[in-house]
Amino acid sequence: MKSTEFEKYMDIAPEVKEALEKGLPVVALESTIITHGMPFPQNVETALMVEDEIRKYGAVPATMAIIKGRLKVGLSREELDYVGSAKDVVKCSRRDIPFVVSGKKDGGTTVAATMIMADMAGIKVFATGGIGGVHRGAETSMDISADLEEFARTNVAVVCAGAKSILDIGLTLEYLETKGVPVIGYGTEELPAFYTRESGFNVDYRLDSPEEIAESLKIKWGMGLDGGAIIANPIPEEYAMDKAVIDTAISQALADAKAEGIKGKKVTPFILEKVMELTGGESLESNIQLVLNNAKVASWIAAGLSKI
Ligand code: PSU
Ligand code: MN
Repeated sequence: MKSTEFEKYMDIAPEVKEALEKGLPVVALESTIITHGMPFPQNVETALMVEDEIRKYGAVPATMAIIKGRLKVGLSREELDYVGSAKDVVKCSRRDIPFVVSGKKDGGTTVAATMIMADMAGIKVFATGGIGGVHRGAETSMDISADLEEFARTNVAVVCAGAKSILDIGLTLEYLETKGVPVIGYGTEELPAFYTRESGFNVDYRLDSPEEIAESLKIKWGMGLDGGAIIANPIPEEYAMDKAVIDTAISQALADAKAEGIKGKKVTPFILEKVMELTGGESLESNIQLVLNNAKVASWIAAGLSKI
């Protein structure tokens, strides 16, 4: 039996609680993208737009964060402003959660931590921008995101725009295969690469409707095949970046990270910030648009799951 001890530490927003009790569609959202992925105030503005998008498509948004040691499932406007502008927010993955709770600290939840909290609360679908993965050079650095382990064990489907080429996309796919995590392309055979629609790698299964995706998730979990799934949703054509521009920025950002000796959990936020600087904000606009697009698809999948 699953432990319910977490309930002591968790606050579920009234709107989210009601939707869960009624079996209505709910979509989880992460907060590392807010605390470590985008600058203030665009981070809070984006978070609000994403929540609105989810409501527009008939689901209830549940943005996750840790505030003063409480696991928050669904944030009020004040709470969102608070985490979006607070200093000393911990980037929280699986390992960090108990310490941020005991220390009554603030935490931005990564994909891994958001999946954990979503699972605790009973939310099956989660929308984000990009996931962590196997970093380039991982054969010597061993830098592999804890997100990948979470996909292997936690029953939450994550809608993302594929894997960024700050990662080694090929190795990330190999890792997911080993762990039994399906990568589903929404309307695409090719795995998108976040800022661009192409990566040169194929997905495992192409599914063209949210209903088919919901159905396959239902079958997976119904059979007791635990673990998450990745739903890769390409950035809309009009917001996709030029491959050469983004590749150059990423190479430069990776070189800077290496030169400055950036390690551990600082790597991803450092590179994201550099890429934003180097593309003069163009990557930020793409990032915002692709998250909105993922929120829409996640809402449809959540609706599909609530109907079966
Ligand atoms: N990729 C992005 N934007 C992000 C992240 C990744 O394009 O904000 C964040 C997510 O929260 C993800 C985390 O879970 O970075 C992965 O960090 P790491 O590589 O340290 O596991
Ligand atoms: Mn890492």
